[in-house]
Amino acid sequence: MDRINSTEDLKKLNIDELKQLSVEIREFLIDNISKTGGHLASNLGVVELTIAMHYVFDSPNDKFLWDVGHQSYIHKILTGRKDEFPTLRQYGGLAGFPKRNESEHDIFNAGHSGTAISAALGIAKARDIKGEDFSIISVVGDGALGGGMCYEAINHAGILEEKIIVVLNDNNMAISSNASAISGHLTKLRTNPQYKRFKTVVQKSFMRIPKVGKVLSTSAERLKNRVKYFMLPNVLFEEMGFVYLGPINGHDLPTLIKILNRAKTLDLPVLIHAVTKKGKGYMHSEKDPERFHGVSPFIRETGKGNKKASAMSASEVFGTHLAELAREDKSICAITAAMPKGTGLDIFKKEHEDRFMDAGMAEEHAVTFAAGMATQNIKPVVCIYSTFFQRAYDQILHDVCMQNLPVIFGVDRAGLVGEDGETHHGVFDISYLRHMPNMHIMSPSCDTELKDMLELALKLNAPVAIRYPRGSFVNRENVEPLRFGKWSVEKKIKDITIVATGRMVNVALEAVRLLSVKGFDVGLVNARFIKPLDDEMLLKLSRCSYLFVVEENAIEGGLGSAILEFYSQNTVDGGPCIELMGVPDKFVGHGATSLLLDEIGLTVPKIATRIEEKAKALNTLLWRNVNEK
Ligand SMILES: Cc1ncc(C[n+]2csc(CCOP(=O)(O)OP(=O)(O)O)c2C)c(N)n1
Repeated sequence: MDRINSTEDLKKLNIDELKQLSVEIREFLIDNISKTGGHLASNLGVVELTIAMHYVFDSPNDKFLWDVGHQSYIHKILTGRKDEFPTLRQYGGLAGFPKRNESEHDIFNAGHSGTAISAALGIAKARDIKGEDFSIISVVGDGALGGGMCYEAINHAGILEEKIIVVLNDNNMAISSNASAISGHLTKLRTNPQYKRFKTVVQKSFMRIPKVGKVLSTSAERLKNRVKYFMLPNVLFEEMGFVYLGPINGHDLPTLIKILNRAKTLDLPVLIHAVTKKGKGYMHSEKDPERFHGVSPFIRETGKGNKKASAMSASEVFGTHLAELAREDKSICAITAAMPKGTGLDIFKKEHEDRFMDAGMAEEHAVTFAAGMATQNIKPVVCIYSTFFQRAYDQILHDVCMQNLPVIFGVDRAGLVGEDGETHHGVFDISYLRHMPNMHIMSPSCDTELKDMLELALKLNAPVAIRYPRGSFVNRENVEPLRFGKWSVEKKIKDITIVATGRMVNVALEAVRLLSVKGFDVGLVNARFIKPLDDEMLLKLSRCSYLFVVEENAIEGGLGSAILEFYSQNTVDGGPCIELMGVPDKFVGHGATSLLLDEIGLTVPKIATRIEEKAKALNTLLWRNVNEK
């Protein structure tokens, strides 16, 4: 590995040296990720595949696209970034996903699944329009094939007949096991003895066809596919116009190199079916690839986490309470889009397996599927991370809200998520849900509110989104009982008052305490409902001189915007001065959440300082204890 500083160096190695390189890369990955955390299992599964791709093709002239992008670490290692691995996913360090601004070898940014074939096809079309000549290779997991966009792209590719190569990295897993019909189809291909026999016979006879340039080999491949088509059970990809090569052992370097070389000569859409083992080469990740899909720092020798187990996460609180409520109410069902563990719905599944559904990496479908259930007086609760929920915008609007169907959405990972970075932060959901008629949006700041909101949502008979953050809440004593549409006063309303929502309530509470030590009395209101707003409370707050709205959502379209809209319509003078403190108009990068919050001014000291400065500027130091409303 020491000798590999660019893809050119790689091409000088022989097969044995390449094999040795794969051993060293695995060691490197395990060693580094045990310290930084990251996507270990998915990367261990594509070591040979990535080496073979870089051996056969010439990146960046040839273009590699990584679906989701979490499996691009080896690609980063081989393209001159191995020395940056100690900074992986850290603030200002190497990103855990492909980034065009990080390297010319990263052709297309990703983080959400299902984009790689569409983007490859777009690049292919552009290549042909410009009369250029290079190869484009997309690596797509079998889990990602649960998403409709892959099929939209495959469908289009079959018609455009562009030369693209799709490598299907089939490890029979998404994050959890991949229980889908497409994975059943892939298993059939992998295990069908008739197919295997056919392959060897046909392969031998085709070996005799001389390879005279691209044209002949492309027509030979077409012919071979035709023969296969008539003799064997349907191969979906062939039906869609792809040349299907495989299944092959995705850890066998000579085979991978041979097949990639063959695909390179073809002027058609090609799909290479590579069978791999997720987590390969590290005992603990082979045994438990789900845990090692995305893992926090761990002890290499034991595979165990090196942090003490913390309090229950908000997702676990949600999943546990939903399971409890479903004991009484048999109409409650739970739906995930390939994230049973991440959303805490695995807890529900254990107890109510018959009422748990995993729709696969298909958020759009999951939402409309739930809408269908809701028409039949079933109460579907759909838990999706805020960032992936974005994908289902029209389904939420057209299929749920327009019909006012009682679907409850657990909008998980709302707010900044830390190391996964810009593709994963959940900071747009208030903005993209707030303008939908019939939608209700709740934003708990602690476990008690989260549970109460879930109970309330199940009674509302309307669309409801409950947004909660990654990790655990900081819980408070004496939480005021939840009342529909009502905010709670956490610190008596003063001339300057903060309106905060969600996890920011506790941050604001600390800021209020800090300011009070400095002699400033500031009020704090907890905006538990984003929609509907608490009109009564807002009218009361209109008598304040200054409101600071603190939220972990884009400022544009967030809670602060909603408050401004309210005052512009309900007060003569436009209401109090309002300062909006939320996520600014930019994509926030990766790193520890605390550092990212600091960058955008949403930490206790930053909030306190901003209020203090404003107070000084306003020269209203006199509010101290005298200006109570
Ligand atoms: C649209 C979307 N939904 C959910 C996720 C979360 N997610 C990240 S990786 C992954 C599983 C990927 O499985 P697969 O494509 O088979 O790749 P593997 O990790 O097995 O190599 C999931 C569900 C995502 N990134 N994008």
